[in-house]
Amino acid sequence: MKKYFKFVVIILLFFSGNLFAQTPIPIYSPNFSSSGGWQINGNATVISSSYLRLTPNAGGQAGSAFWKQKVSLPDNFSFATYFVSRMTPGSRADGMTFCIQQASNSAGSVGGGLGYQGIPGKSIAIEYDIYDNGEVGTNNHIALDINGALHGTTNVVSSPVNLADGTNKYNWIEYNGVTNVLQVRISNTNVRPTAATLSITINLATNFIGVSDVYFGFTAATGGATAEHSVYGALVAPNSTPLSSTGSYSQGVASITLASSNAISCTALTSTITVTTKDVNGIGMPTNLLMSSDVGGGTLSTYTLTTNSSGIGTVVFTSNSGTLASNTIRAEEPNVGAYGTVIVTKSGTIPIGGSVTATNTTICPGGNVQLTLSGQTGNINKWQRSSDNINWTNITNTTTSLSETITTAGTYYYRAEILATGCTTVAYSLLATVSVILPPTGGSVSSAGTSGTVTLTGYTGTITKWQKSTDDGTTWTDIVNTSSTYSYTNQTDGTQFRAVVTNGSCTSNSQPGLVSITFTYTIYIYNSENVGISGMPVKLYLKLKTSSVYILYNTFNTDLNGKVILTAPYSISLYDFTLVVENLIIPSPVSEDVVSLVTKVLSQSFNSKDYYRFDTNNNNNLSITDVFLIFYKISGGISDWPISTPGYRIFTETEWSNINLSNTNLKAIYSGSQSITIGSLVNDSTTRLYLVRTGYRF
Ligand SMILES: [Ca+2]
Ligand SMILES: [Ca+2]
Ligand SMILES: [Ca+2]
Repeated sequence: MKKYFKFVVIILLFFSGNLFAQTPIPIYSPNFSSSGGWQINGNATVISSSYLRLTPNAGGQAGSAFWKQKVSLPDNFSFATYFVSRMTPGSRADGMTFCIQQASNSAGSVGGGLGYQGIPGKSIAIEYDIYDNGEVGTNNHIALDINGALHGTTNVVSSPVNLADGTNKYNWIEYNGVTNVLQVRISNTNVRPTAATLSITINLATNFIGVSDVYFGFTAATGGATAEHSVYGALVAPNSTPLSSTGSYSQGVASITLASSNAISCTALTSTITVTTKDVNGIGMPTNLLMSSDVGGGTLSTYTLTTNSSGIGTVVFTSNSGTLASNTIRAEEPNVGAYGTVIVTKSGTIPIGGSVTATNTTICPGGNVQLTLSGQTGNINKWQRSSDNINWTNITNTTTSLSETITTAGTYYYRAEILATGCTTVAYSLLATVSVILPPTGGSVSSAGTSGTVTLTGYTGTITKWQKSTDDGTTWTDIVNTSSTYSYTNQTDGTQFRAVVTNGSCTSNSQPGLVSITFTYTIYIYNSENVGISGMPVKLYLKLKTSSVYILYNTFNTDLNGKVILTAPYSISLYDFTLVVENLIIPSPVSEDVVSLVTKVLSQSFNSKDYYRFDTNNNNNLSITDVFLIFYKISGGISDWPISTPGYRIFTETEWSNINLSNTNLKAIYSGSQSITIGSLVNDSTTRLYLVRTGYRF
């Protein structure tokens, strides 16, 4: 048992050593005839597994051969190649190239371009030119061609060996992506020369614009003159270590294919990626891979994957939940440069909340909250508002903008709820926060006369300006003043001043103060002998000019001279005034009154006033009957005059003037009244009224 164990160990060591001695390499031939290796184009032909003929020795031929799979050059674009070529001249034309390009594995062209000229996209080629087109080195030169264009007078040298003598040429090309040095060597033997034939500094990473995936291969062409161009073996490695003509190399993985089990959707955020690695003959080949995916799209269950003996391995891709998108998954064998990709497609849409922004983050009560949603993916299901960022109130709205009025101070949060087709989960937008702040207290401005100083009191906040209105507050013009007082001169009656105070973005206006001329009106009430009567009540009514209803402002009583001044601190521009004298209480006559009438009756000398004063039975005749009635009233026989007889009559100054000048009875013309209303009072005016009391001598 112990002996058997030792035997097994020895066998394993033997095979292990053999495997390590063979360095995997992407392009390895022979075998040109392998099914998975080379793309043979144009006039090229595989003669045998170790003999690739790019062109026959015939005119107008062009051929190329490229390794079917693109090769990755992750080491700063570094690479190394070793190949054996042979050009057998007819009339010696045109030459061949070793080519690195990104366009296609079927590229190539004819004639003096050596099958390389005009290849689209980014490329380089080392040309081995055997026909003199006037170039440096005539019909035997080596040069660097770039991006489909042939060399000019630079990057070209004469070949140290006869390129087209029908014998094998041994070629080495190395590029160090760190030093950016490209070196070309050629020899008639398989011993790599110490000195480079051509050494050029070039930054291939820059030339190839950051994409290190390239095709390797050969091109050749003939024109009027001819040669056979052939390759007898080729090695390429994705690093700059020179390849040995006698080294032990093995063909690495030639193809890597990936397949995604399913599309990513909001209900399937993972997809299993099956990776298959095959050798050049399409046979499964185990290897170690580096896995990667698009940045930010998701994660892989592993970033290093070893395929099994059948060349199969799996890795699980998990999409980021918030960003449902197609993702490219890549598997790469770094030692060989072989790689493969697959796109994990997406199905449906995961809702993305986006964000809500407020036009104004601070507003005043009664102001408008204006919100806009952006950056969302999916359909807007509704909006929500919260005052505590915990409990949310739904707002029916499926558009990207929301506008609403908030009347109460506080902090308000808003968000939108997003749904996407095929998804049951919702997403919420980032919040917008709106502060509704309390406005300041406007206070009130005192009133004053046409010149003076008004003062703002009872306000909070900051006084930003004052305003003035001369149309009862319909329009306001600004006054530059931030003081709590404002002094002015020569303002018209009815002008209003107010202050504007602010707190943050909130503004309040004070109650206005008024510039007013205080209404003044003088009334005299005289008796029939032009003597003022005291204690007579006069009512003053007023109303805003914009109103139709008068209200009683005050009742004034005449003084000892029968005079009363009606005053009211109301603007005559804004108010209408009217006065009323009515419902007077008249005392009973006294004995002197009845004596006076007796005298007049006896003398029969009546004037006009007497008819108003003494015709107590209202029969338009002054007689003993009237005397009797007055006496009877004095003695308390009647409580009032006969019903048709008024206890007093009020006359205007004009009426009284006419009555006063006459001796006849004018009662039919000037009946007087017991109630008089004088409207549209003009400020600072005077009215005289005359009061005649029934049964009185004056
Ligand atoms: Ca040339
Ligand atoms: Ca040439
Ligand atoms: Ca009478």
